[in-house]
Order: sequence, then structure tokens, then C-alpha cells
Amino acid sequence: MTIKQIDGATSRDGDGGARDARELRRDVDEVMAATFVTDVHTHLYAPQFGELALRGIDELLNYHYLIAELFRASSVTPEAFWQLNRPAQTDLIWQKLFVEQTPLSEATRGVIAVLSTLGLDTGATDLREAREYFRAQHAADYLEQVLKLARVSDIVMTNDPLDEIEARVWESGVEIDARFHAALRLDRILNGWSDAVPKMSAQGYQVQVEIDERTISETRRFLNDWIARMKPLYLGVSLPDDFAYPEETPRARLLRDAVLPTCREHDLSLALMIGVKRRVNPALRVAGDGVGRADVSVAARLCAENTGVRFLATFLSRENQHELCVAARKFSNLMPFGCWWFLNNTSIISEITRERFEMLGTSFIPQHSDARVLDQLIYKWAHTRLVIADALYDSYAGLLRDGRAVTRSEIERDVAKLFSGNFRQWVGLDETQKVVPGVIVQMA
Ligand code: FIX
Ligand code: ZN
Repeated sequence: MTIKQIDGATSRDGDGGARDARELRRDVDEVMAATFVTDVHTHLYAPQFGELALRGIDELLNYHYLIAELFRASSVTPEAFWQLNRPAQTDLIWQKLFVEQTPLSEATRGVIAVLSTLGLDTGATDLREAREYFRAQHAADYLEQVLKLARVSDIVMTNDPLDEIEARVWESGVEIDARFHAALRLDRILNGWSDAVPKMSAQGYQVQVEIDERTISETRRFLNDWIARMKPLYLGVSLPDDFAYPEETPRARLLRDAVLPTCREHDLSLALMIGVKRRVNPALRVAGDGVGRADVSVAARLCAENTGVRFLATFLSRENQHELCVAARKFSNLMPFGCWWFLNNTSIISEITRERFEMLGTSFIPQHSDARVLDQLIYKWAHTRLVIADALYDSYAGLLRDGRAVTRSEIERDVAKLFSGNFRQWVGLDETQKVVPGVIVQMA
């Protein structure tokens, strides 16, 4: 048995073969680059949703992350900005964030990465070339190109049954591109009940603001009908930093009496996205949301009280991440996912992913893109893969120092779990295995 020095570490020859740092690093990078992803949370839409399916330079540059950055980089007021037409907004963002200053933020570097990957001039002083390029793209071919470049096999959408444009597409019965999966989003029902009531009533459900037994049963009928239409992989809701449960509010009553029983009835996971402060600056519109530290024990309580429900959970505050790891160690029906929104920055993804490896092994979902524009998949996944590769390599190198080699096939298995397997089992996308909290049942 020979001992090999690795980064000052030692590794034993054996079945798995001795590894040196260079070989290990190469394996991790190659596997990370090649493994396709199931993107568990996006705001993308399948082509069948027409105008809702955003792509191209004007949408890319009008990403709300960049709109927020524009107001720090120029004297333009939100009121003046919203008066401009879309091309003028795009040109202004390009001029202020990419020409007059260095694009160093995650969101501006992302645009540079997309343009560079597509072979476009990242130092251009105007957008003529970019506009010509995107105008020339055939939608279906371009979708194939982006999914291949980003190594994304499946996309989970965010679907709002109270959005009239979207509802019409679902009600048409058109066949949706099978790579796009639905997630039934409950924000407007759980966070805006009084406004949701007339919309649900208009769809034929006898609900009222004062929640009674009939309203509960009609809400469940509403959910059942939309589950039948959308076939969602999970139900989801974003919740504020001060989310409490139980509490005497419509949200808590609907969660307890309508949503959670529906999850159990349909064996559907519930995605909790906690910590957003909506409209901290309303003048910025969709760019005006903020973050607040939430109470992770609320998610833990939901897991404890609903052991038959599988929860996906992501928190928006960096300060909640360690607590989320601890909660996930206590409850096997809690699956942490993603480095959400303001956390989707390489410095923070690195920190969160490392503490997840240390506390959860490979039993978590490291990232989702939250992409709103198709082209963003190219940079969001490129940036994430680099960071996760570093964290995974360091974890393997630590394992080597502790005396256990890893093989290429083990690296492939681990990355496949992280990038798709954990999620697909959790939501039953691959019926071969279904995750029952605490038990993995091998289907026949
Ligand atoms: O609640 C959500 O799904 C958030 O991701 C969005 O509201 C947010 O605007 C976003 O797209 C962040 O990346
Ligand atoms: Zn989102």
C-alpha cells in the first residue's frame, strides 16, 4: 500500500486509486462543466407562453437587478426612467453601467459573460451588433443553443394561476415543451388574500374574504383544478422576513387548512422562500424589494408538524443560512435549496455551499438560477459551476487528507445528485425513486 502526498495530504492507494491534486481538480472541473442541471426555480416560460418567454438584449439589460444599479450610477430618476420606451431604457443602462463605468457587479458581469459566450463585442459603445444578433435568432434554435451552452436539461417555471395572460395559455390546453415544468405559485393567495378573492371568484370559486369552511373547500377545489391543469412539480410561496406560523391571519389559516392538506392529498412538496421585504422602495417597482432576517424556527415547526409533507426551503438572508443547515439536520423532510437572489453572488455562494457540504454532505440542492430572461442561464450557471467546483474540490481534498480517495465515478454521482438527482427524487420527477421523509423507497 503506497502513500501519495497530496497538497501536504496523504491518500492511500486502494480500490479507488490514488489521486493527486491535479488529477482530482481536473476530474471535478470536467464533471462540473459537463453535468446537466435541473433548474429548480426560474421565472422563465416555455415557448408556448409567447410574450411571457423573455429573451434578447433589451430584456437582458432591463433585468431588475440592473435597473436598481442604474439609479446608483446615474442621476436619472425612477419616474423619468419608467417614462422611457424599452430600447431607450436599454441604451441608458448600457451607457451608464457598461460604458461609463466598469461592469464589476454580478449582474453586469453576467451580461458581459453572455455577450462574450455568444461571440459579441463586450466593449461596444452601442448595442447595434447585439440587437442585430438577437433579432436574427430563430426562437426554437436559440432555445436549444442556450440550454446546451448552460448545460440545463430541465427548467421549473413560476406559475401564477391568477395571472390572466398565463391562465389563458393553461386553459387553452396547448402542449407545453416537456423540458419546462410548472411550479404552482401561491403568493397572491397567501400574501394578498383580499385581492385574490375577486380573482378566484371570477374563475368560478365561491370564496370570500372572511374565511369559512366553504371558502376553505372552494380554495382546495381551486388548487385541485390548477394542479390538474399545470401538473406542478411543487407548490411554492415567497414569504416575508416576519413570517410567523401559527398566527391568526388568512395566510396561516389557508396554509394550515387548504395548502398543506392539498400537499398531502397530491403528495406535492411545498417550497418556502422566506425573507423577502416586498416594495421597500416602491418607486423601483419590481426592482424595489429588499431582504430581512427571518425566523428559521418557523420552517422547522412546519416540518415537525407536517412530517408527511416534503418541504423545499430557501432563505433570502445570509444570516439565516447556517440555521437552515441545522434545521435540515433535524428534519429529513426539509430540503434546502439555492443561493437566492441577493445571495446569488460568488462570494456568498462559496460560503453557503461550503457550510452545506460540512453539515449536509450532498443532501441539498446547491443552486437555482432564478432566471427571468432565457439568456441569463448562460452566465448564472457558468458562475455557479465555478464556485461550486472550488467548494467541492476542497471538500474532496479534505477527504483525501483524512484518508479516503474519491473516484471519477463517485464525483459524477455526487454532482448528478446535487444538480438534479436530489430535486428529481424530492418531487418525484423520476418515478424510479420517491422520497418519503426519513425513508427512500425504491419503486419497483
Ligand atoms: O419571489 C421570487 O421568486 C423572487 O425570486 C423574485 O420575486 C425576484 O424578483 C427575483 O427574480 C430574484 O431573483
Ligand atoms: Zn424567483
